[in-house]
Amino acid sequence: MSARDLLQLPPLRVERLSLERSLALVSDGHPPFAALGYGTPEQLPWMPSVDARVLSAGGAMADVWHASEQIESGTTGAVRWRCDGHWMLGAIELDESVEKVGLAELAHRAYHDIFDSLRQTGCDQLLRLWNYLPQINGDGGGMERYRQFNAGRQQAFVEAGQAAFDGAPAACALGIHQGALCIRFLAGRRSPVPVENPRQVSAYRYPPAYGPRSPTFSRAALADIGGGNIALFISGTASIVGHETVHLDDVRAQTEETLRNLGAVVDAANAKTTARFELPRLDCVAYVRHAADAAVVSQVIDTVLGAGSHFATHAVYLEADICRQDLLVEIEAHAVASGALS
Ligand code: 3EB
Repeated sequence: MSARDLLQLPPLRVERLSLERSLALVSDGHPPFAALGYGTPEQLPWMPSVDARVLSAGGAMADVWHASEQIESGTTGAVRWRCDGHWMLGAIELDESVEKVGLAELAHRAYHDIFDSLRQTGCDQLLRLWNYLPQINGDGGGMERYRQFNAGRQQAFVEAGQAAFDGAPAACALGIHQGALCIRFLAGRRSPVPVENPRQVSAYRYPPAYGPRSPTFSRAALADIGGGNIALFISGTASIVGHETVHLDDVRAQTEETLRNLGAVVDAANAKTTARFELPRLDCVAYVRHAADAAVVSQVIDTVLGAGSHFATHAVYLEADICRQDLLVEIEAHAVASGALS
């Protein structure tokens, strides 16, 4: 192996598959690197799932990540991780009724353990996080539970010396009806390039009206995933302009605004890489507060991006609560394109 090969990043690859096709990848008992399941069985250690109802016709789906062959699995505190030495996918579930602490302290513990796991594996650069909070809009004793989560999360970032403002990782935060706080994350060894949306105030700069500690995420992140490819991770995106929710009680207009925001994030991302990302080509997950709204969201996507677009045909719809009571829909997405970071 030449010095140049040694310096090369072992590539990371992702594909969105039905549950059946992702299970068929297990050969001789060896699963692929890792997957994020939607409506998939709970007991697969390589495929952490989300306890939210799948509304799309394709049923259970998974985003399956492929890394190199040598995969180690382990635990750090409450984090279960799989790592090939260059890429790590981790998952944590913490139950308030078991831990006997409130959501702020629970989030703080979860993130404390996540940062420990990054140090332990050496994959210390967070690329993307997925947060699922039980009863996200519920009252947590005078403060909404999402705001409590934000307080514990930001504190853990600051204590660990991790970027809590500019340079924060891409993320989403959704509400599930019951169960544990579930966080999934992807990390690597090279820091991603953060991307903001010029139509929105950075979430880490939201005014205090949205809670004493701001949410910790960038609107998107670009990561060199080896093999000449760049991954774009777009955080949960909703009908927010500036810092305000727009189009109250109108799921159609909220979806249109969300797509405008996604388009703006894609443009901002393209300015930071030679790779070319296009909105209609993203793999998205659409979260709807009310299951009956999924049909409207999908109609808007068909109208704006084309019913035959990759975005429309590969979309996964999940029933979940959104972090602000007045938001009816949130869409997150990822894509891979060839190029380099600039
Ligand atoms: C927003 O733009 C909508 O707290 O990690 C989107 C993505 C949202 C991530 C998070 C929250 C988070 O503020 C909500």
